[in-house]
Amino acid sequence: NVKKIANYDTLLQSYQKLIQTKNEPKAENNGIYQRYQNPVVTSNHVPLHWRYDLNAETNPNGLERIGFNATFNAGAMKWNNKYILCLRVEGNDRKSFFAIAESPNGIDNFEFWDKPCIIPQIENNPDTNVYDMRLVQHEDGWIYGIFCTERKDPNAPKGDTSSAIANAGIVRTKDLIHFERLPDLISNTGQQRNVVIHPEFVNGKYAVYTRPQDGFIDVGNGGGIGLGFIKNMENPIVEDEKIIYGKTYHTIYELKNGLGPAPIKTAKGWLHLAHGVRNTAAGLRYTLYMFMTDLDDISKVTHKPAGHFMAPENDERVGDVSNVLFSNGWIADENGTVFIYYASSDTRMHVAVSSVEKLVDYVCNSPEDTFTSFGSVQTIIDLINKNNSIK
Ligand code: M1P
Repeated sequence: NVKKIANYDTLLQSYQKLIQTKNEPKAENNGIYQRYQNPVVTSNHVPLHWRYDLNAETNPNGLERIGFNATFNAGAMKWNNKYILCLRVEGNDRKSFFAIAESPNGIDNFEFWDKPCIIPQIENNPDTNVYDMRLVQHEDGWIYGIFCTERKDPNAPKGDTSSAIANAGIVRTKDLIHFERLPDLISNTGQQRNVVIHPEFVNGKYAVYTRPQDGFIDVGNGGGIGLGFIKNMENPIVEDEKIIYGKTYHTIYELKNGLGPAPIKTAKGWLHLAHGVRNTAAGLRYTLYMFMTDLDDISKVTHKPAGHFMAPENDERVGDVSNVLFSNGWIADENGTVFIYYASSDTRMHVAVSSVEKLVDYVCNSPEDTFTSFGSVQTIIDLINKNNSIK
């Protein structure tokens, strides 16, 4: 018999209209992937019962009590025939946490589960902030969630309220509801973000893609996508860590790069999606790029198309941290369709749809970087000449 806030029906109507809106493909298409008109999850998708005290007695003015700023950088997987995103939800208090939203078709009707994920804490060492979980179904039977955990740097000078230490936090689950916390990654190569577990064992060990950095912001001598091995996830010491895809002068990954989701296995090799970062007069620019590694030797990069695969465009360019595309989740369906989930400008989630066939074609047949303008011109001229007899 509790009386609901007077504006409840209006709020509910507009909320339902939003989450039930059909998503249509955008008109333009480069043949490689298809963008969609609407973002798939925004802060307006956060359920009303997370935001409003719905009781008219304790909330007579029907005010929003808890605000949400952004929903982005989601891990993804197919689960019980539903398309699942494990989103980085950021409150107005700047804290990020994880929450799962599901869709019946992967492109619209995403709806959050009843409650956000509860991530157990490590005794005496709580996470200050957590984000960017990669969800991976490993062949050992567990679903792993590896995410960034950030804590204040205990050695920060007095008055420095921004120095932080980043590391990879690890959980595993069988149902996406109950999470078991494992120790944080143990690596001796500096701070770690963008750590991703490879879905298969390699020579009986777990393989992890890493991204070592000297400091929280400062890449220093670190940077690049690394690969290391772990014997036991309950004592996750990374051994034999080597950079397999380093940062490179005058490329889209000049400043730093990091792996996105876990790679997709194809007949030709492992397909990878990553982000590359370069500095500009307008600040850092994050774009997405792809590469392929060898099926038998996952440390060997076999194909690396030049430049970005996707970059922020139109409305995607603007947000809390503008000029950023970031992806840590994709889903390859049994029929070969690939749903690429990407966030724009640290604000909202989108989908682009492609297929394993097209992505393999893109990665294997797009020209590689020559690292000079002269070389780029030669690459274009080669294509023009090839097309001469066809025009
Ligand atoms: O703001 C852009 C991205 O910055 C960080 O990514 P990286 O560790 O690769 O530099 C993360 O905070 C990421 O969440 C964010 O999208």
